[in-house]
Amino acid sequence: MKSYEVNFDGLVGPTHNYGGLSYGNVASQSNSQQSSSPKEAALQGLAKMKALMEMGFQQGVLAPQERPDVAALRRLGFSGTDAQVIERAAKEAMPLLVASCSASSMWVANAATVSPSADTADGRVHFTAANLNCKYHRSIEHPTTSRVLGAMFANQQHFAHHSALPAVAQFGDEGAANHTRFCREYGEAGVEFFVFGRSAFDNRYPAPQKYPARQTLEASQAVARLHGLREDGVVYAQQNPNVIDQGVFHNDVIAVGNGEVLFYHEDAFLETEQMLAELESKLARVGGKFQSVCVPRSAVTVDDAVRSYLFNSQLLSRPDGSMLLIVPQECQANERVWAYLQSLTSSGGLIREVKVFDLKQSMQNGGGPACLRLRVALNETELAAVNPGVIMTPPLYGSLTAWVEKHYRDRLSESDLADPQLLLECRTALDELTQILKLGAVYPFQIN
Ligand code: SUG
Repeated sequence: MKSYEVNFDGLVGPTHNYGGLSYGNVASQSNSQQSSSPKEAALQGLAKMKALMEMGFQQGVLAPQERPDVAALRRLGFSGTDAQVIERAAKEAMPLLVASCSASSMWVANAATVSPSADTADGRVHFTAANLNCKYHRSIEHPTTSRVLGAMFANQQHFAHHSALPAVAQFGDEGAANHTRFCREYGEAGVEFFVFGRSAFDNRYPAPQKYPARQTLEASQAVARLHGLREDGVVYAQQNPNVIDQGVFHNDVIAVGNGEVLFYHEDAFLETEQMLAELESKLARVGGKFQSVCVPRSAVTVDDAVRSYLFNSQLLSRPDGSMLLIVPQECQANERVWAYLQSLTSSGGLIREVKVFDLKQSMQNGGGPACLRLRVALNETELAAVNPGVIMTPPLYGSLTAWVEKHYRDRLSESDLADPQLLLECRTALDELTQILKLGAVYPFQIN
């Protein structure tokens, strides 16, 4: 049976702004308070989806969330009408209003961890929504994420949904941003690679000194258990704490994998040799031949990687077996990174082509091409069971572009977030979106 990797991209929500909310994420910190363009951000994301669809890849779309999250503000003690809740939060606790307005759900690599049916004990595709509990503004995403994923993959015979892990730091889980899968064919059993930043219960693992390690070993192990993964189909590796302290807040900022290939920076991991050997032998068990491409620090420094997001690229398989790298334009702007990419694609290796995308609006908050997509490997039968409303097609691209043009603001700055009109605009837009994507009622304002 045919199988595919389907990329579901997060549609940028109408409140996209630069809140400076993510300590440890250099871009989010340095662009704090700048004014944003939600319209441009959403159109940039849609242009990437369209381009991949036109290149022949399977492409889907994941809906944004209801923001401002009035219900979250109510849980923090603000009361009155919705407009009063926003007005009071703006007056008494602006950082909380900013957090409740974040469009951070666009980075859907953090929405969930997904295990394809070929890897799981019950032969279903398993999803665990990420609790994202390291940052308050992201910790409020998972209930809606679960409802949206449930509406997209609404078939119990093929899809199993798990709620987020307990919302405490010991089970900090950031989803697929710290998870990669290696396989020969997408429909065959593979090796799931979980990268953690620290251990919550075992102090033999070193932790970063400056910035938080968002993913724990214990969270990754819990996800592997929930999904029914075989021990010999899983590899755990620790991220190098020193790179977390240099701004590598997720593993997908320093490594990316696809098929049988891991593309990574020399400084990405601890115990790298042991990890590579384990990946090689476990992939061999299922008939695969593991290959790795290590980018030396002499060619690209960790700082170059963090600024350019070289590794936050999408590594895609083409029909002839070669691979294509989708990179943000910041890679072109960095001389060393661009020179490295030229030498990589002309070296006769598997990665033959690089395509550059303008994702500046998202990049300024630390979200590159790979952050914007959730990968779901599906066989033909499973793909046919996905809600067809969320699969990208030329007409859907047209509808979504028109929808963005109609509802999104060109500019947004912090003071605009207190405007009660913004809440109405967002709800009107999202109500229409659930009809376009045929999701049914998934937002709090539609349910309560
Ligand atoms: O969690 N930025 C996100 C970026 C997530 C990128 N995802 C992956 N690497 N997979 C984060 O730090 C910034 C929001 C703000 O500051 O307004 C933010 O949430």
